[in-house]
Amino acid sequence: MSLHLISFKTCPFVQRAVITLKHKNIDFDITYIDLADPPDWFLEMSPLEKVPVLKVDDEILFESAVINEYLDEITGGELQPKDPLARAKNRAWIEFASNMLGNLYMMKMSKDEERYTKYRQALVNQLQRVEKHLGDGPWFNGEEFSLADTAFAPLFRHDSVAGGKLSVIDPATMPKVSAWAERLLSLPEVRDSVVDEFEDLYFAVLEKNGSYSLNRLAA
Ligand SMILES: N[C@@H](CCC(=O)N[C@@H](CS)C(=O)NCC(=O)O)C(=O)O
Repeated sequence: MSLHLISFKTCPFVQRAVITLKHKNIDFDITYIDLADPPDWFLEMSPLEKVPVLKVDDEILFESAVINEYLDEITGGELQPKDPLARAKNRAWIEFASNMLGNLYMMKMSKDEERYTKYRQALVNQLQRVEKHLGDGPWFNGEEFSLADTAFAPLFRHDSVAGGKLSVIDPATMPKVSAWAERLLSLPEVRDSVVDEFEDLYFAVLEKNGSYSLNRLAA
């Protein structure tokens, strides 16, 4: 079976799939497209015209959470809790992380302080909810590393750009989130889930967009 991931270099949803693939040592090919100028073959293949898309031989899979469950299930399934309720709760928190990635993107693209602060506060509130949910770790579900970890890790990678100067995570009020994020960021599969030029591309988007974040960076 051949697995081929269609990616965009700064997309955190694709990075979820890359982390799962690398964590499980699954062989895959990757093709990067430019979402600002998507090729016709991609628009043809992707029902929502979004990345990630995983080509499984000649079949198409889309949606990062679904792709990750599939990747796990064809390789033993140990990244999902066995108990149906625990597995369902994991899925719910992965959806919560997707909503957080939306707020992170809106914060990144905010051009003025008011909008920036609105999305930053939404993220802070969400992180505080995650803080209340977390146990003693080391991972989201405790001892067992799971797809919840691979789904949240890209959020923490994006949060950590510029040596954490734009980070929303406050270790004083979110000690568990902070420790969990650090633990995830130190994993090779998370470090290698982004291309070498990731931060350059990230800041190029902020510059082109005229993002308010840059004012905070300069402050
Ligand atoms: N729910 C989707 C979200 C994927 C997504 O939003 N991808 C963005 C890039 S990070 C995209 O392809 N956007 C293109 C567009 O909306 O036209 C998933 O989890 O895979």
